Amino acid sequence: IHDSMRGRLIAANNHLIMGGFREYENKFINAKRIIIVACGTSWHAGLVAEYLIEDLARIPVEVEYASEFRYRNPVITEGDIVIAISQSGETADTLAAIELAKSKGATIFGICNVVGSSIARASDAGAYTHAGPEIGVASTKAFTAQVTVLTLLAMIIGSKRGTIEDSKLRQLMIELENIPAKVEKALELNEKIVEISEEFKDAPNCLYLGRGYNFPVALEGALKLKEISYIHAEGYPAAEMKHGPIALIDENMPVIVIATRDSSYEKIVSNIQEVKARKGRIIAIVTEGDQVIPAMAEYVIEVPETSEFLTPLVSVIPLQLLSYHIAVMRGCNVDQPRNLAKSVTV
Ligand code: F1P
Repeated sequence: IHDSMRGRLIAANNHLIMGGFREYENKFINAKRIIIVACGTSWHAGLVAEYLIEDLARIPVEVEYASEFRYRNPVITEGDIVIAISQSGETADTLAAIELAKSKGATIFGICNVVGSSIARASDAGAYTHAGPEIGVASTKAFTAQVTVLTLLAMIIGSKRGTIEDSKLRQLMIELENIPAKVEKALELNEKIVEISEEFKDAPNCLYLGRGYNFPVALEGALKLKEISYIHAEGYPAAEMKHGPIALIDENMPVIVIATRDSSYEKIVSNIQEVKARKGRIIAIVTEGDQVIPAMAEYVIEVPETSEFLTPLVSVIPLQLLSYHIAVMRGCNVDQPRNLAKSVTV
């Protein structure tokens, strides 16, 4: 991930401009809403984009599973922009969602890895993530690259719409440049994560909780574990826990809480207290130097501090490593998980 991150950032920036974005810039700036369609990990990147675009560019965003969107009768109008995200660029559900949106006059902005792929060809404009080739079936670096492109997109639209202050934009650009080093630092957590994986490799279930920008990360962490280790895992917004999943928590339930220091920090600390009161086994992903959560959790993983808007790029790394090590310890083929295809073309 880390080696090519800086290059990808520059490439992503160039491609955003070169891939037809300029031509459709006004449509983006004046859009009444943006619809994001994708599947799996790409859908999680879309959820991060919902937070980013609404926060930075103040355009309403809807994030839809392409696999559902294509079969329902959604309201799509000519002014709509549809962002289609796909690692492979060949996912049949995402392609069908694009065709549906196109038939109603929407503008399609594709984000995919593979140059010349079907989704790239079906899009009006777009960005290549160049995060490939992904060797394994489960997306990892594609997620990082998609979120990077979507962050740049939100920053560009926000700056053009005047919804993001110059000083904030500058700060974010500097911080984005620092992300490769922080991802590298997060990868150094490997040994610690091996130890945690050893402890939880036989768990039948796992719960992942996050708030704000870490909510999609919780979903992605759970998906990675399901996909490659075949452990049942659920991701939830931490505040939603009390509406159902809390019933699952007992002394046998590993609860992975992504609780980096951001605007929802105080709230997630109280969610951790709720889990602890029910004897759940807490594995907390926290910001380096956190003084509060380590006293409450059984295991703590410290990731480097970054801007709240960029958190997913860093906080997803330990979750990917955790899934990887658990899968290897369980004797699973991490590159070729059962029942999964690299491109779901049916
Ligand atoms: C979507 C996806 C992946 C998942 C698996 C099956 O693919 O759900 O996220 O890891 O490979 O397909 P894509 O549209 O992003 O290529």
